[in-house]
Parts: sequence; C-alpha cells; structure tokens
Amino acid sequence: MPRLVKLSAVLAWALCLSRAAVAEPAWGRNCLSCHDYLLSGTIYIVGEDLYADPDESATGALDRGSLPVFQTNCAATRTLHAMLTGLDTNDRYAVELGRLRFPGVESGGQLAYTGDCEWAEWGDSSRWYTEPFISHTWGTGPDAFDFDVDVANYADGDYYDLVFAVAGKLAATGDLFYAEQHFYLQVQTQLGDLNCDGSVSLADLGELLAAYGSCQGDPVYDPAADFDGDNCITVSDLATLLAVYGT
Ligand SMILES: [Ca+2]
Ligand SMILES: [Ca+2]
Repeated sequence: MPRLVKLSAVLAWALCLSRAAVAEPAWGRNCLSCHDYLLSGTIYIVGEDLYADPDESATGALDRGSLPVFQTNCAATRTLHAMLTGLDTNDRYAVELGRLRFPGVESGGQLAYTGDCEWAEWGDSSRWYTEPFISHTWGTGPDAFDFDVDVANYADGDYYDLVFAVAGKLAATGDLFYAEQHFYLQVQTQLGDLNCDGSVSLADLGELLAAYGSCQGDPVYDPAADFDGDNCITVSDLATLLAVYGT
C-alpha cells in the first residue's frame, strides 16, 4: 500500500476545550482490543533531549531498552512532541498520550502533573467515537501533536515510561490500525529543592516553614516538603532540609 508522507501541519493539542484532570482509565482494554492491524513506524517522537536506557532492576518495570527522553525539572512545563507519517488520504486517526499514571521505572516515583487538556488513557475508548475534534482525516488533519505537561513541585525524580499511540481506520481496506511509540519523561529533582530552582536556599526553607505543622488535607500542606512521607510536615522534614541546606 503506498504511503503518503506528510510533514506539514502542526496542531497544538490546545484543541481541547479546557484544562482538566485526566479521567481515571478503565483498565482492561486498550486500542489493540479493536485496532489489531499493527502499522509499525506510523508514529514517532520528535524534539527529544537524548536517548537513554534507564535501570529498571529496582522496580521490575519492563525493560524497553534505549528510548527518546524528554527532560524536565519539577515545577516546570515540558512539551512532548510526536508526529505521524505514512498514512493515505482519507485514513482516519486519533492520537493519545498514555501511561501517565504509571510509576517511574527506576525508583517507582510518582509523576505529579497537570495536563493541558483531558487526554483519554487506554481503555477510555468512547471519546474517540464521540468527540470529533480529536479524530482526524489524513489529508486535512494534523500530522504533528504537542502535549504540555505541567510537572508539580512534588513530582518524584525518575524516568516515566509514556507512550504516544495512534489508532484509526484505513480508507482503502477498512482495517482498524494501531501504532505506538514509547518514550521517557525524565523528571530531575534535588532533595530539599522545594521550588525546583536547582538549589536549596532560604526560599525553600520559607516554603517548608509556611507548611510546618500541617498534614495532608490542610490547605497549607505541601507534599514537596514531606520528605519522610508521613503526610505531615514535622521536625523530621525540617531536619532533612537543613541537612542539605546550601547545596
Ligand atoms: Ca530551591
Ligand atoms: Ca513528614
């Protein structure tokens, strides 16, 4: 089947109507449940910072080998990029970003984030048939996709194994096709650096003291300052910060 390569239109994923938390996925299904015609090489990552092969031995996460890496600090926004290639005119497709809720592969860290729109996770398939603004036709639709991740100041430093996936229907054959490209989002953190500016300073101490004595659920509670993970900001957390102060 001839494949038309297009590298033109760029769509900021801000087509989404509003900022919203990602819906809890209904696990147990994924695109391959219906889209079983694999179209390898259809989607690929662009604009990565480097390639890396993290060590998954401590978590038992699947070793995917060397993959593209987007790097970011905590309390920062990182744009993830993917592009499509090789579809034919009138092929239908939709792209999603997945695995945002999985733990990090090196230390099981948590990716605390806000997305720039509500992206369906695997299993939340109804969106793809009910919301036309995320389904496209090759020849008129975009071939490049951006997604902004606002990483929280309390996100754990780790490599997060994420995936861009494309699923759709080929015009010529009616086959329901699927392709994906995994990559890593690497969140870089420093112990005690609550505001994620690269050093532990008076500003970080001020942030901890502002939350001092609070527990999870309190308005001033700051999970980034809860170094020992007991859900309260106590003298233990203060001691941890003072131990690395000035670094
Ligand atoms: Ca700091
Ligand atoms: Ca604590």
